[in-house]
Amino acid sequence: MEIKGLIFDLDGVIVNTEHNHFVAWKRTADSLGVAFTEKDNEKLKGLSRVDSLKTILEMGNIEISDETFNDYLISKNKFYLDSIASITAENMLKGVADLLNKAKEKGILLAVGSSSKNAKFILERLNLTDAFHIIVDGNMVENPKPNPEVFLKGAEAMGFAPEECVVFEDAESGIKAAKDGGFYSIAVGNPEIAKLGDLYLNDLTEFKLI
Ligand code: B16
Ligand code: MG
Repeated sequence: MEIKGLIFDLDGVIVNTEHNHFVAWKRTADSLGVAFTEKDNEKLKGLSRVDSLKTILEMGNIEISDETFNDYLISKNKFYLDSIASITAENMLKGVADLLNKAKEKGILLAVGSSSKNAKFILERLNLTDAFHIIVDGNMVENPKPNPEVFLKGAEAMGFAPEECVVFEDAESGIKAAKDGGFYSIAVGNPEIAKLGDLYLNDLTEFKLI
């Protein structure tokens, strides 16, 4: 089947902000007294902010009030945003700019499918807002990853069926979302999920458009 659309996850595929999410969640977990490692963070990748905090609380078997829950969400996001305040196009991951340009030359449509509510801010910082025909982010879905909604909305907005699109992901939840949505899934840059996608690439320079 001819590829008509490429759908990119943001954090961990376009830009290396996953480490910033980890550091911010680690700080949250520390203040809750929950042990939290990079390995634990794998479970959070691709999840919404709310589902990520719920996962940390479940790990520690902790219950907090709705108000405290909300306070933790706000302080995590503030810390995260401070840590990425000065990102620029130089923080883009290897192969992204080249692949976007080559796909455009071939008339392939480009979309972002991210769980992040900060996606538009980050794309702006990277000067990538106009590089994509469609941007679907965490503000636009009712059911976050691992639900396929974010990718299905992206494909629909491009006017294509899932089988006509490829999804690039760095998270287990994102690969599940892509597969459940009927997309060809490519796991990128995260050996932890190398076997989960239809294909694994160390980085986007390895993806050759024919
Ligand atoms: P925010 P992606 C996801 O973005 C990240 O993988 C995940 O770590 C983060 O918790 C989630 O966005 C929500 O982000 O707090 O910025 O709304 O990988 O789907 O682009
Ligand atoms: Mg990601």
